[in-house]
Amino acid sequence: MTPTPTKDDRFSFGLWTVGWQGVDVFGGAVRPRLDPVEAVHRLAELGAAAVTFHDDDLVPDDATRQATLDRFTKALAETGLGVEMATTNLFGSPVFKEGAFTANDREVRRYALAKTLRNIDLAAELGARTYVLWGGREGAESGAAKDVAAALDRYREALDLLCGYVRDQGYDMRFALEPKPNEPRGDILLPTVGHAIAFIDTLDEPDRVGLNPEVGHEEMAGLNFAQGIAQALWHGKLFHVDLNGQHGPRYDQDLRFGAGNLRGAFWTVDVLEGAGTDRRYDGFLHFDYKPPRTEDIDGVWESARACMRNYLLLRDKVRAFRADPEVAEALTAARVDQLAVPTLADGETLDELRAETHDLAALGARGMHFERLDQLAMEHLLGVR
Ligand SMILES: [Mn+2]
Repeated sequence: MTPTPTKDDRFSFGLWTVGWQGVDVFGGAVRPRLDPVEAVHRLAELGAAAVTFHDDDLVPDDATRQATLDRFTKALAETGLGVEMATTNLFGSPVFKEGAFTANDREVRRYALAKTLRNIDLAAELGARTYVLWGGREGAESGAAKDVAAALDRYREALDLLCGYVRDQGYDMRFALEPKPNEPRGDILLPTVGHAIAFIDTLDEPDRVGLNPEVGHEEMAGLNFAQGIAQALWHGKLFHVDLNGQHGPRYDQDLRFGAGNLRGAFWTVDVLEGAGTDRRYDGFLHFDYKPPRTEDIDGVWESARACMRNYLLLRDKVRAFRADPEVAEALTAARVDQLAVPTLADGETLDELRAETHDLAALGARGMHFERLDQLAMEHLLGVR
């Protein structure tokens, strides 16, 4: 089976992913700079539908800004690739060492907002409808250094100002917050999907703000990514997604999608594809990964291709799993369908519920048959069904 990605699959890549030169905390660049125009052409050949960017990936300085944009938009036109999302680099410059929207230093916060507004204009011009906010430097390493309540006030203020701006400009654009528990800060604000969902409820225009959860970020916190995005979907907040791989709670590995926690990836694709319901994700499938430092440029394209192939392979597997009559039977045996039935029936009273008698011995003795169901999923994943 050799699935080939096409534009209809709506795969997208950050320019900073394939463009990562391998600079990490312990070592410098292992690959030369990749021209964004080259990235657009290669990703188009591989079957991607869109690219995404940080302001500094694409237009790092004003002297070359217009020339770069001219070449970049020409490459987009030639390949038919779109720009579906953009974001701001609010972490690289020394000015952001203590945060951006929640920096203690007010002047830093004002610069961060201005930098974001400028890139929102560019994002709108290039047709992006999602604007991601990843607050990697919004946090602290020591308790007294950050007044968390005041920081959240400023975070909310920034979001309210950005939403107001986009509304006033008439841009067709929504914001997506990207949670992460740590790295680069020791403890980052809005560390998980759940923290971010609760925060969004406090905003002036909550409907314009949702999430961009990343596989590795939730798994770094030991959380179940598939369940996290299932809750985000339930809230109507899964605006975007960052797919990659992670091998348990450790540093942010940004492996290609499917590497690391393969079973987690299977259930992630299952949730994105609707998990047998009509509650499915309909946005772009965005890869935010880092081709390992071991790779030369050929390895970079191999890993990009593999991200898409692994998604398509897993999509075939979850579709086969959901279509398998034996799985249907096992789901019924596991009483999964009963969870859709309200606990109290229409018109029924709590007195009636309390008057009901239960054979607790029989109820407690009932097996759930989950092992059979899970083994069926495992066998689909292992390719023997
Ligand atoms: Mn990551």
